[in-house]
Amino acid sequence: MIFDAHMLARYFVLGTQDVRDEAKFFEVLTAALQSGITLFQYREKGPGALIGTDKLRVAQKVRALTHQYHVPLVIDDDITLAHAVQADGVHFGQGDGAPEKNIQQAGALFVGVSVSTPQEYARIADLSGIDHIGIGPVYLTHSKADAKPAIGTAGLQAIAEMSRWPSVAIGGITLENLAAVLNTDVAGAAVISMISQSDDIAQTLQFWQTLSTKKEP
Ligand code: TZP
Ligand code: MG
Repeated sequence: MIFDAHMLARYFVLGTQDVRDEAKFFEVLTAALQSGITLFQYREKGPGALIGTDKLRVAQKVRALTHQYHVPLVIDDDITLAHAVQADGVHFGQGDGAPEKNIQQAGALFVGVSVSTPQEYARIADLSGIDHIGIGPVYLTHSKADAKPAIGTAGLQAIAEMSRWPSVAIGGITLENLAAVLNTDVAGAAVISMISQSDDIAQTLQFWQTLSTKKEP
């Protein structure tokens, strides 16, 4: 699929480890798909994450659901799985191996890369085949055990404005700080807990949509 920066507006990231069980995972994902997310990343990682055939089975169900709601699908850090389920994109962190090799193996999938500092950005700035970057963690996050230090909105803006690609903010984003995040040069925000821990996913997405619309030029 051809990447479009509008996909980054409301980017939801989730794996079964982020919720109580698989049933809850699909309940939360379905609500988010029904409520206006623009991109979904299946990120099965960390303590309790599924592997092997269980991960493949869940990913296949995720692909069917995302197709049903016409929302593009990104797979985190697993090119083989991304191709196996015919995902639209793939995402790599700094610890996920040589970016050149990852980009080459991604083939027709669009590619996102995580960046936490200007130094990390500089290391990928000359590569071709990247479609967007994810910048963060902006704030303290409880969803990623090995997260780098929070960079704040000033750190976020510094990287967003030097980036030759559209960017999306990630890490510790809440209903309270979302407006400040979207006030920077990012194309959108990526969240786990703001949606997965929400008591009312439709209302959370409705609020987010209001802020995204204000951001449109
Ligand atoms: N990468 C940087 S922070 C993060 C990832 C995957 C976790 C974001 O989760 P939350 O709950 O939105 O802080
Ligand atoms: Mg990764």
